[in-house]
Amino acid sequence: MKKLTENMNFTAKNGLLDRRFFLKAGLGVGGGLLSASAIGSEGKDRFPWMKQPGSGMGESGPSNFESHIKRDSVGTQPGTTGSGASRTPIEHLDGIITPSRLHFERHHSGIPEIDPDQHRLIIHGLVERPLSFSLESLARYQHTSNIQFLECSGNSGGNMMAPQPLQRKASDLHGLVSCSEWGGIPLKVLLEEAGVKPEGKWIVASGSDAAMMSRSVPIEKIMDDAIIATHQNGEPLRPSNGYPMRLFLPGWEGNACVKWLRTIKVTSGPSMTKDETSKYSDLRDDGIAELFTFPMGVKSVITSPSVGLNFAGAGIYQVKGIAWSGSGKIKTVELSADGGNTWAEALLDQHVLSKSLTRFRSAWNWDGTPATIMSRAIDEKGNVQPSRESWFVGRAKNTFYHFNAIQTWAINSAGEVSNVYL
Ligand SMILES: Nc1nc2c(c(=O)[nH]1)N[C@H]1C(S)=C(S)[C@@H](COP(=O)(O)O)O[C@H]1N2
Ligand SMILES: [Mo]
Repeated sequence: MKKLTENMNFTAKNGLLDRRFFLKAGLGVGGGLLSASAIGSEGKDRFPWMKQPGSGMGESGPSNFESHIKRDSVGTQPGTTGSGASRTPIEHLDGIITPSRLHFERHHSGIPEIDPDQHRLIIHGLVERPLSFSLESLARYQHTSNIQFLECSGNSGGNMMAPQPLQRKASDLHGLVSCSEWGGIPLKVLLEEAGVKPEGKWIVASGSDAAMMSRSVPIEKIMDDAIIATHQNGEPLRPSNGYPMRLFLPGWEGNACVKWLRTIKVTSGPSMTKDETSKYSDLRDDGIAELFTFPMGVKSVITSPSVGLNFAGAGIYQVKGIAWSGSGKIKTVELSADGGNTWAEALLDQHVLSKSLTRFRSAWNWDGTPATIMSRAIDEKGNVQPSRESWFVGRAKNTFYHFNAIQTWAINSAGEVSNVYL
């Protein structure tokens, strides 16, 4: 039989195939060869579900056969109600959109049930005209929509903190990132209507949850691309993601994207709220804590293979994952199957959008011997995803936030995947 890999351009060692491998037709990667008699049984026999009409119309959910794909590791902090997080099952998804039911959640004091008729967004502080908006009045403004990621600054922190690599699924380690089409009103439009006074340089946004989450944001970001999001993937926001409205700051840390948004106060400087001083700061090894690390760093993770998604023997597999950067578009994603000695470029899916997840993939002809596989993302500004070792340079021990180092997975000869530090 003709070898599958004939004429393939090996761009890295350890079996990573040319990124155009999947684009070449007729190579036969995983399909089973059918005998004439099998065409009869597989192609013509009627399955039970073909012998009677199916169920009727109505609400749509996932197939019962895919019911394991759900928000994962739902963790509530002891002694609290609704304070914790749930994670996106990134290892079971493809493409770049996170279905709304699978968008990760992070709540500091549970999900409020907000009556949109009673809810108001108040803009006040250093403005000429304080304004109040109902959901209905906001609907009259021209909306905009963009596909963009949202990431918690605590995402992947386990890989930073744990002295020994945690043997956890990709979603447990990196599932505090999701990507939606966010729709709403540019905040600039509303602030211009209110008339920002010359001394107005920051805003402080507060939510109407019991935690009253409040974050300060520089006015330049607000005037650049911040929106009051009312829609997510085409429908009104889900309550867990901020219904009826939230602040959305493309590419910036999730915590500053205040959900259940109630007030925007224009101020002359940062307000130093509890949420931005007790948390989300980055402690350096010289003892200084850096505040306001807003844009999320360039990052990628291979979601398949990953812990729990093992290989069933040597052969050709699709390696795939997600990459993103808070500074713009992803330029390239490089893959290594030999612990970083050689790198090959991954294929990026068609949608390479600014401050969005980008899907990458490649073919890997795994020869059945132990290997270490990793991805490294580079964004359009030239930022390169750091190694774990270089991420630590200049940082204090146990600093936790904004960890964007390379994820390495090891595969043993049995095809089992584990999390390793390199
Ligand atoms: N009002 C309010 N806004 C909030 C939070 C919160 O607890 N209350 N959590 C923040 C944090 S830490 C993150 S990471 C994001 C999570 O958004 P999501 O739950 O829609 O994924 O919302 C932010 N906005
Ligand atoms: Mo967060």
